[in-house]
Amino acid sequence: MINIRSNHVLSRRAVFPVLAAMTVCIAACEKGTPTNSSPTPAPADASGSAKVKIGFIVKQPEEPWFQLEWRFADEAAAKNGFDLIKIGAADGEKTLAAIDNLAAGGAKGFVICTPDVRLGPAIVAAAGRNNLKFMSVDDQLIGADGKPIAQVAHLGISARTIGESVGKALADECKKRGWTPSEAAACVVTFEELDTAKERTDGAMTALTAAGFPADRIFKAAQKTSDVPGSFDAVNVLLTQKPDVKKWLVCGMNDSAVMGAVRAMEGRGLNAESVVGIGINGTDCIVEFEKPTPTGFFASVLLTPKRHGYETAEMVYRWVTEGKAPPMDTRTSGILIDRTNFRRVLKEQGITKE
Ligand code: FCA
Repeated sequence: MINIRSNHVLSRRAVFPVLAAMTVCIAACEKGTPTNSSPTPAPADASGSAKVKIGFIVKQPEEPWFQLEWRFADEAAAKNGFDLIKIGAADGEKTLAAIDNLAAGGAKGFVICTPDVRLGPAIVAAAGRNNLKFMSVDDQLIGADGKPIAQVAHLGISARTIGESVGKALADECKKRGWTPSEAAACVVTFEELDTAKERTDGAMTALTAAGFPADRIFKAAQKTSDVPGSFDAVNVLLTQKPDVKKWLVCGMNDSAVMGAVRAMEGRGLNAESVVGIGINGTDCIVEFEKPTPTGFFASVLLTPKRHGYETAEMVYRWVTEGKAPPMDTRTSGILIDRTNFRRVLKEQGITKE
């Protein structure tokens, strides 16, 4: 099988330290032991006092989005003088072990984007028995009743609004190109078991139909896993079912979803002329925009990884050190980027330096 998983690099300077940290972290997590989690006393800083330790657990450390969250969380740690322990946890067992190990290593709190939101009650219990303060980022924990756990502070995106902006941008580009719904169709890569993903793709479909795109020309391709291969496989099934569609609008929960679709369409000879893909994250698509020849990856909504990484880590640190609890529900927005403006916007947002 072709390897379509990618580690996209925003700038060498920006990403190399992250990759190095990730390598250590992933190696440690494989053994069930998070980085820096031995139960030895916390190292003393220059003044002789032990630094506070805060964990940052993410579900998909290979995704550029999460690498950026970590990078900004590291900046919060450097600025405030705490130690950040980065942990990649791809399943429930690793997640719960990571929480226990964080406590054993002397951590006082953590930020988490869980691999499975239904682990909510188990995560709350693990944090409680270890006396750790924590908040969720990106993906909101779900309780036993199937509803978000409102007692856990959360920072996530305004998923429906952002999805709607994707749908509107797709409809605008469709009109600009003069594509008629009889020749074009929309491929919506879905991952509906995750609320934030469903809200994004529902929002996109609502905006597409509101702009006059016929609902019966919108086709869902359900991802089994929320990564590039998961989307690639799902979209290949759809393309096999719809061989007559030669012009595609594409959206999904994030850049990886659109990337998998674009790669699958390329496999059938569909390219930038016939595919308009618009992602969400604005981080994992940079490699596409940097290619000299345009691909079907047309645009993306750039989210705010700095807010998601820096602010959450700092909020938990303040909670631990000053007793100031984070706001219960914070929602962030995004900016549409494409090949024409991405360098400027990434720089303005502090994501790239040059
Ligand atoms: C989810 C997705 C990520 C990112 C984040 C804000 O966790 O998996 O790619 O979009 O929400």
